[in-house]
Amino acid sequence: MDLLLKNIGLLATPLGTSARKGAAQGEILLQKNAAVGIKNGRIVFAGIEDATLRAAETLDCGGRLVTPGLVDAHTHLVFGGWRQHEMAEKLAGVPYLDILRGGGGILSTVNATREATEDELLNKSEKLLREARSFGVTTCEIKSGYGLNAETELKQLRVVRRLQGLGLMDIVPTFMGAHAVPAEYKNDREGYIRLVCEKMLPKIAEEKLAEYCDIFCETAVFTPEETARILGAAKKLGLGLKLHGDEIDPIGCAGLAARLGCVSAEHLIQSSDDGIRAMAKAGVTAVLLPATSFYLDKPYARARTMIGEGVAVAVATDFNPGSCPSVNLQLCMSLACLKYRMTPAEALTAVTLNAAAAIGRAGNAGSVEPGKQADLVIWDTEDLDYIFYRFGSNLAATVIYNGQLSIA
Ligand code: IZC
Ligand code: ZN
Repeated sequence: MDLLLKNIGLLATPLGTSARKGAAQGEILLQKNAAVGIKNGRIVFAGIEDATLRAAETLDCGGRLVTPGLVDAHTHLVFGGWRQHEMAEKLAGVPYLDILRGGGGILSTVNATREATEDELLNKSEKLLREARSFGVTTCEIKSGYGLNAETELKQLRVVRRLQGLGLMDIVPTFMGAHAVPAEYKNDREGYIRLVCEKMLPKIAEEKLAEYCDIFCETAVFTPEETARILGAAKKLGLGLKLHGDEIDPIGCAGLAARLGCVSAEHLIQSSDDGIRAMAKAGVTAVLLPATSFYLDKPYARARTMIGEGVAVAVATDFNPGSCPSVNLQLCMSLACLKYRMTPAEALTAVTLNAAAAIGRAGNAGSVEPGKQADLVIWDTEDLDYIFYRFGSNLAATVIYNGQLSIA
């Protein structure tokens, strides 16, 4: 063994290589007096500490809590500019979709992203990723969608590829060219949809720049029919499918995600009971984004109903400059307990194993057990409930990614 984490007061982790649903979401391993052994960046031992365990290096965890590294399964992390100027409009009561209809919102970030160079985007995103890692994140999904032309969508995804090369954490790229209709296609939606399906998607598939295709299915953005068409084209090219749906208006996106064979569906604030049941049946993971509900002052998704119906629930930040300008996944964990009424054990599964499953990484990440990558967080506490309770603080003391330590 290269490294032995010893004197772990409590090891808390879900177990398995697939999403945990229903009651199983809240059934986690809670092992006192534990140790974790690491070799070549992989976990080779996780269990009760015993005196025979030996390694080249030993780290005394001082009786504290250890969990898997956190997985942020939904971010829009690469973008130019910020949108603090929208604060005044927001406070005056202008709805999110009205800001977008007026040519602001996503479209203002599109202008800033088109103007930024690849190096500028890279430097800014690297800082944000380091901030995310300081909160315990060791795997992160990143969407494009602030280019809305072939050149800039590819530029964003090339930045994501360069971020992968930095070795800060595992990064999963998603193409989201259908995030909004750009200004130059305002009177030619059909033209933009054809550009996405016939030009962007084939190029991205050819260069293997994305693993998933996502779309903003929402009133005044993309309709359910357009969503089926674009995700259908992505599926033919071998991409996994995701959709942002039922965030603001209830337009049947949960059922649509089930029919289209999506790996995950995101937001789901307004999803119907039938839609939730269809997701459970089709095995679509719900990626819920409580900090966005908080920031937009919207209702919270019905996580308890979802868990009750057997949908695997993941929780992510939705980090983006418009509706969630925070990378603090720990805050989302607290909101998951306080607003979704999830237990700390369910919420831990939601930001580790179930989040990993939502981005195709459950075989490699999301739990502390032999065979998985050595991604772990040592927390500034001995107790699992404490990290959900102390909302707003960063309680990650040491973050270990691929067997390598960084002090947060
Ligand atoms: O930039 O506003 N909801 N897309 C869908 C976003 C939020 C990101 C943004
Ligand atoms: Zn989003």
